[in-house]
Amino acid sequence: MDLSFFEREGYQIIRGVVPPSAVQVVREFLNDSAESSVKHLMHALETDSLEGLMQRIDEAYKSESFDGLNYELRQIMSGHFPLDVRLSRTLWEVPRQPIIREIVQAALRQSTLFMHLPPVARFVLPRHTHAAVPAHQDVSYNKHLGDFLTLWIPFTTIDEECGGVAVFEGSNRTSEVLEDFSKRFWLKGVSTDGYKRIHCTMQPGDVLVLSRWIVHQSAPNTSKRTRTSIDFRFFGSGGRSLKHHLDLQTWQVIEPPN
Ligand SMILES: O=C(O)CCC(=O)C(=O)O
Repeated sequence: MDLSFFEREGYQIIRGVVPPSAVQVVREFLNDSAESSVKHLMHALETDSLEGLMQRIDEAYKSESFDGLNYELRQIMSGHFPLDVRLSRTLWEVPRQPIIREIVQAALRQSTLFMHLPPVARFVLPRHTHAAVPAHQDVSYNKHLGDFLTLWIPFTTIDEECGGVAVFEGSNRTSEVLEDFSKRFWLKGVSTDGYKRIHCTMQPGDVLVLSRWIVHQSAPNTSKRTRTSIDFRFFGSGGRSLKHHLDLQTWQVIEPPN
């Protein structure tokens, strides 16, 4: 597996590696869950249309009572699947694939692997601007992890319209650039000045490997399709986690230290 591009640039797309059978199982599960998550949001925010939903989320975002809203509801409003979906073992179908383990082992240069729980499974509705993560390094959102990498895996075709992830080539410096924690759904975006923005168009089955340093952001979903994806965070025996994680050798869930 040639990961020299990843080693240099902090990102690499590896095409057609997740077997179609695994893509199908996870995609169907996420599509069904997206439907029930939308119903849940519509009920909670008292609206019966997608347009109304976008409006209600925007109102909540701008309201003074935002910080008092239920955490799980805020998470779902920003395009995260509910916790029970993210904790489902159906998502483990991806790390169960030997090729995925090979990629992670080669990228981390570690043979013993662990995966942060829960994975970040997202559903991004058309024109859902508050689901878009501003420019960031993954290290800023994962203080509990030591050395790790992210695999971002779409279950929808990611073209110019459907959004996905845009990386900033040249930003893979081993230092954190975050300065401001003041945002609501997300951390305030970091500067991308001087870097080349590359929109990673992808097909289901493709995998985007991201270092914890590369600056990247969500590309907006201007299509009529709901985008589903999962970002999995992996670390090796040389890393550490202060939160729940999965031992990929034994498939045991490891509790955080007290
Ligand atoms: O899925 C997205 O929209 C953004 C994903 C992302 O930024 C991440 O995995 O860190």
